Amino acid sequence: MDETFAQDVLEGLSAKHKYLSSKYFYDDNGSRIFQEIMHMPEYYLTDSEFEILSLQSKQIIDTVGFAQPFNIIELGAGDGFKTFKLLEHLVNENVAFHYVPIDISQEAIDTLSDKLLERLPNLSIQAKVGDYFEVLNDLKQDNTPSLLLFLGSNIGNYIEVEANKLLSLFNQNMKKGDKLLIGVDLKKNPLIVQKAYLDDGGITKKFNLNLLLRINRELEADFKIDDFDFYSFYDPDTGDVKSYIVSLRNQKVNIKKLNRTIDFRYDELIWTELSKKYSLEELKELAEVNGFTIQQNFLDCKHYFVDSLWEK
Ligand code: AVI
Repeated sequence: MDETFAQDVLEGLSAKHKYLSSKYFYDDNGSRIFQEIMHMPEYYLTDSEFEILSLQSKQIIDTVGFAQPFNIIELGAGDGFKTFKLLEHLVNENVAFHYVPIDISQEAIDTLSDKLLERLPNLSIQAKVGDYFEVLNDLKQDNTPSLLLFLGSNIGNYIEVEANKLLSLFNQNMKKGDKLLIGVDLKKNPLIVQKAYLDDGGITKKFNLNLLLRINRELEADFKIDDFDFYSFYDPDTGDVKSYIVSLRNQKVNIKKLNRTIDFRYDELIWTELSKKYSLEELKELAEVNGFTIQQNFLDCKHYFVDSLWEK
């Protein structure tokens, strides 16, 4: 049993306002559902970032302006679909660089490496499995300039204190002059944001309820999935999309491995995820408080999303 998962589930479901962390969405099944989300027409984030990296890779790399060879270190590489466009540009231009994708999943890293090498046989790839900071700390020891990639608006899933903690840790593990390309979803027409998270096909609902199935399987619980629903809400003032699982009845759920029975009230919520949207002004503030200056913002044509290039 994963002790941290068990501990976090116990803590979240015992709280006055129940919560579960979205970082636990991504078991094998959850990762597959996330792929489905990325293919939904309503989930504009993936297409927007793909457009930026397809059309502006040259400008991005020119602005980075590193002497060769340099490192491109991708934090949480996932399936590498978006990054492919950037890597393809560099390989085609015969730029000397090493691609270092980091992920905690060996399986994700192996699949990514195989897929990339099949399409870009000349790519120099040095995949690492493990904790971001251990790998970054090792890389800090050599003096090759590094471009860090933190794409996909992953930063949006962190509450403010945690986002600042993570970005300042990135900063501490970078050398002066190293750069960070960070993908961030921007504030926009609220109806567009709302639809991306409350889709008609119920895929995001399935993504959230999968977490209850994971608890059933890993912690021997007896959640009845049909007795729970899903709700998501966008507040255009704060930029917060907050997602919840909703209990449709008064009910008790036994979690055997925690030795606990948890009561749920009719309509009680479990907060599962924050997907924060930023304005460009807020993004500048986020960069500066964590020791970065923004070198340039690369936006898609609809101005839905930004890949923002930060310098330490
Ligand atoms: C991974 N992360 C940036 C996604 C997001 O948009 O917050 C996860 C997601 N949740 C619901 N749909 C997609």
